[in-house]
Amino acid sequence: HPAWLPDEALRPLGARGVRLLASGDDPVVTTVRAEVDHAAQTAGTTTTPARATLALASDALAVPGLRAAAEHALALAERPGLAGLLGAQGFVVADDEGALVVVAAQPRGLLAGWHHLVRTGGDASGATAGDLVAHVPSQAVRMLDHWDNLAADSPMGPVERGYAGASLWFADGRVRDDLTRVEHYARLLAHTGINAVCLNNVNVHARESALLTSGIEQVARLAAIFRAAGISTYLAVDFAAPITSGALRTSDPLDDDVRAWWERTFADVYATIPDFGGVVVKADSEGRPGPFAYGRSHADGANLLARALAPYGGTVFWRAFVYDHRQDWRDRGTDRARAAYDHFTPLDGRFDDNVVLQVKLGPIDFQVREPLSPLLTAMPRTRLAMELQVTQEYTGQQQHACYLAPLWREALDFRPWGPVELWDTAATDPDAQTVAEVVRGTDALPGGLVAVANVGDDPFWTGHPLAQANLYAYGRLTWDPTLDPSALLDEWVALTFPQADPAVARTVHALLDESWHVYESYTAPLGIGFMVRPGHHYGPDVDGYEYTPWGTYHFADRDGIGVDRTRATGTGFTDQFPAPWRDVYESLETCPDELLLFFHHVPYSHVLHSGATVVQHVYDTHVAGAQAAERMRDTWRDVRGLVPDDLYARVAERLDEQVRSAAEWRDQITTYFWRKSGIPDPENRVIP
Ligand code: GCW
Repeated sequence: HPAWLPDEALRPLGARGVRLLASGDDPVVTTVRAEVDHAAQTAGTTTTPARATLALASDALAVPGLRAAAEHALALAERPGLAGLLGAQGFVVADDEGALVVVAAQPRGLLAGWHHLVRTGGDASGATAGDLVAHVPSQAVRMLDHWDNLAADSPMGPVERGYAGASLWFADGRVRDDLTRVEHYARLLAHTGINAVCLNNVNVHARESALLTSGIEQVARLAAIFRAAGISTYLAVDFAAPITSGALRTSDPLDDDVRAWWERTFADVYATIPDFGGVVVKADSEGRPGPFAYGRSHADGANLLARALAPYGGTVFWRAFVYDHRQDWRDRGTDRARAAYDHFTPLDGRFDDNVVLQVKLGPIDFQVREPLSPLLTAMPRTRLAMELQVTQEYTGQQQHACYLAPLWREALDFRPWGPVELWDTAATDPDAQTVAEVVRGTDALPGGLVAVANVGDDPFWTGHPLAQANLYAYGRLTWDPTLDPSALLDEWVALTFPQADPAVARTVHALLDESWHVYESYTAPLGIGFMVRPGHHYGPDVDGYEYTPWGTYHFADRDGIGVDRTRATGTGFTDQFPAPWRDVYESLETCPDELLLFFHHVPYSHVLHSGATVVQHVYDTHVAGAQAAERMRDTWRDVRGLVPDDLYARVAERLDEQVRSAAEWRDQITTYFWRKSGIPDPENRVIP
């Protein structure tokens, strides 16, 4: 199964004909050349004069009709700072007497321009004669992290939190011999705008640690494939590698031998892969080694690697997911939500230029609903990337249909400095940035987006075929975070089922548009999170984590539920937000319903802004959510015979499981709230 971009998706463009003006043997240019030829073959026409032109600026300058576009593309790439960095990856669209013209300054922009043509079918009707329209990415960092392990017997299996089979590139302890699907995958990613991948799990075990050293020749095979798709290759590394892969007895970041070990190691890496992107590091997190063992800071740790990479232009992605996972549940003062901010804000300004701090969207861990991580608002002198989870660890594990682009858009659009509806907006800066703008960064501190991937060697790539839409939408949002999630579904359907009946798009919308809210409505309520089965995290277990060391509590008792994170009476987490949100969240009057239990411990009878009590809200939403899942299952029947049978069957099977699981969630959550509160449901829907 081809996912998006089966041959038929190229046919309209191939039929129009594309003239390519791009000389040289750059691997990305070579890829574009092969794409153009393939599209022409697919359409079976070589005779019609080309109605679209795709060109590198250097080749286009001398061509009369293309000169203006070429000059514009070069000017974009030559702008100072971040604008030029992004401009060099983009392209210019123009109209040359009714034919479409796409010109880019650099090979990566050429490839992006090609995929723009594919997406639009090369249709010039939208272009106005004489207009030059620039398309440049919004974010410099547009990355996917894979949590792939080298073998099926690795701790956590072949892919940690993977729900789509084994790794696309690792098997039996090494890189696979046949990498055909990796080539296909790199093409899918390039289409969406992704420009970086990290190949292996951030929990780097001994076997995977050797990828950086003895395994680097194997990694080079993968890097060659991604290079041709305009994508840089990264590895996750173990902070203790000088001990585990080298022969040292310390990995102290201030030790000379440790520094020399990293320098030697990266010299060898770059001798093999000259354009290696750099490394991703999970340190002092969930048992991984890190600089704390030596009394050093995370700036010391990150800069150690950054300085060894700097001569080659490499980058360190340093994760901020640092918290105490050996907490005592009896201690209500320690708050996992506070941890990243508390650890990292004192280090702002101390990270080298080639360090990007990688911060999860929420302060806890990729739950279906969390506030923004306030760390993202508090590091003005540090490069930042916001980390999302495309793999559906906490959102149904690709058994449930849950389209996440609306969640991501909500986070990207959020204005941490206001304005806030229902609040005194006068006190806030009307020009205050969105999160998308914050992570985009500045000339000196470019940042962007990173996400954990959701693919594997499954025939449908993502287990649940509709989960492909999450991968597609993530990539497109890294390029343009203002794209409409619903419109992205249309794009995905058009490119994935190019000849399908319009009913397919209608059905996909009916199923996915609201699916995030549906999932939220039958799982943990009102921002509380983590009522999942410990370990694998699938299905309900209200108290599963309640008396464990992981710091993910709800504190339900006979009177109420929720975590008091106020500064008045709770953990003080609200203090980490800038105004006005620090006050909005602090007050019961203004805290949004959907985050109420994240910030407050309230009685079951507490009345929400919606007018319902907490307990009644739980009963109502869980019943409605499970019903919505049933409607989703029924809706899918509309496309029987309109999509490939095996794909139809796979989705149908997953929807059956979603209906079963949603009912289980409904019954356990509502029964729990009834038993704790003793407040009956007036409609008697709760299991006695
Ligand atoms: O969500 C948690 C997952 C872990 C993961 C960790 C992290 C890779 O349960 O499996 O480890 O986050 O992001 O490091």
